[in-house]
Amino acid sequence: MNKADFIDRVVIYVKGGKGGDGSASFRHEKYVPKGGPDGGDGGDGGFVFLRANPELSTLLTVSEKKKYIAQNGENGKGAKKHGKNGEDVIIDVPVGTVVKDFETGEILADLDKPGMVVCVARGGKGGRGNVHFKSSTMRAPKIAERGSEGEERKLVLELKLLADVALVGYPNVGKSSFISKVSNAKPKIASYPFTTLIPNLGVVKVENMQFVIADIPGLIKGAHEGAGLGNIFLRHVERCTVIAHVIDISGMEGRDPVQDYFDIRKELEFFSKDLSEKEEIIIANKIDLLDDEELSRRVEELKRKTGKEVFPTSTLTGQGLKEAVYRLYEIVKKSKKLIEDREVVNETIKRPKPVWKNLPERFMIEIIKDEDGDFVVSGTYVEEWAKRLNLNQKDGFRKFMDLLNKNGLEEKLRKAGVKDGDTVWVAGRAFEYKE
Ligand SMILES: Nc1nc2c(ncn2[C@@H]2O[C@H](COP(=O)(O)OP(=O)(O)OP(=O)(O)O)[C@@H](O)[C@H]2O)c(=O)[nH]1
Ligand SMILES: [Mg+2]
Repeated sequence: MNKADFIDRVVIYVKGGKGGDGSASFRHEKYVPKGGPDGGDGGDGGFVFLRANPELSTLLTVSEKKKYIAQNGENGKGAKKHGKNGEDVIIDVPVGTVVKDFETGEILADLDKPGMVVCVARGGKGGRGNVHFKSSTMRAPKIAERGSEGEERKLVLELKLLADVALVGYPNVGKSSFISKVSNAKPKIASYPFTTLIPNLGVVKVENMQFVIADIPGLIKGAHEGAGLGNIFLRHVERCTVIAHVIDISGMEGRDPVQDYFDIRKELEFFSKDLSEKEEIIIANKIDLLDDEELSRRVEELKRKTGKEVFPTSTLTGQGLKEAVYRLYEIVKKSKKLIEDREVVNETIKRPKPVWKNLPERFMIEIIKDEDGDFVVSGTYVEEWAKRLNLNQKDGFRKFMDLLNKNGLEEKLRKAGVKDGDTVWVAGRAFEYKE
């Protein structure tokens, strides 16, 4: 995989389908001028889901589209035919994807188990057909509800790799060499800085256990200010149990190994408190470049000044690798949070309730007096029903006014001081008030 293919953050827009409109149809019967109402309900709009797919390792496929919009529900039809529900959209994401609301930054979900499913946008509910509106006063209701809109939102999807151990350090210290020697990973290795441009994962086997190591691209001092590759990859360290600081103890590039450790630690602290509190060990690599005396002097100094466990290694000769890996194994084992042991959930896709506001409250009708001294009927209740009903249908407007009256319109108008002859606006229409 190259850098262009490793996408670990995307912004997408998701929208549930609109519910289909109910139908206002009448039965057609021979010699009967107009049969009873037989308009069916509209279908619900489709939903948008995210699903954690263990076969994906990046958000690349998700990034190929910006908008994910589920299908609308079909309108209801005559003969009480229910419109078809809109089809869902299922977006496959890699396991470890964190979902945030783009506007608020709120974390909506963490798809950290294979097969996990979350709903990120509900479809709208289908409107009811005229069969539901028959009553003693309206025997032939030419009226049907409209379906409601689906939910829409912008999401940030961030991949946080699932690894038990993260290898961090300056460029060129031997992180990729280490993972290639101790795991099944085969990253590119070369003697120029920033060889590794994307994190690599490798599986390590010790005794009967497997654990996952991540090779994080080289950091440098000032990464949090955007130097080098920056700290964009530190997000992938967040889930691990232990951080292994890889250090070039030979100092062949002219840096002080002790200072290296503290520089990298500072980067972790800048990134988050969480990272700085994780368990750590130091892997002092490239020991083949030092004589024994100098090596033990430097290892002692490193231990004393950092207070950490130090494991001298050479990926070239293989010295010390076993010991370092075994220690990592012990720490990971003790934590009992093994990445490989994540349960596979394979959830079925279940639609929650479609979007449909409950509007029982009388107080959602408000009367506002405008600049001309006219009265305007407004409020959530009024707006919602004006959307739901087709007010251009003959009975649609009648039903609308019935609902408002049932919910205290008259009383509210009087309280607001409306008098005979005043103008009252309802849903864009003007009426003269009669006492
Ligand atoms: N002498 C010696 N050279 C080593 C050792 N480990 C790695 N190297 C060499 O150091 C160079 C860099 O090694 P990498 O494994 O690519 O280093 P890295 O930390 O992954 O570097 P970035 O990906 O750039 O962050 C390569 O030329 C390696 O062959 C070692 O133990 N001894
Ligand atoms: Mg590397």
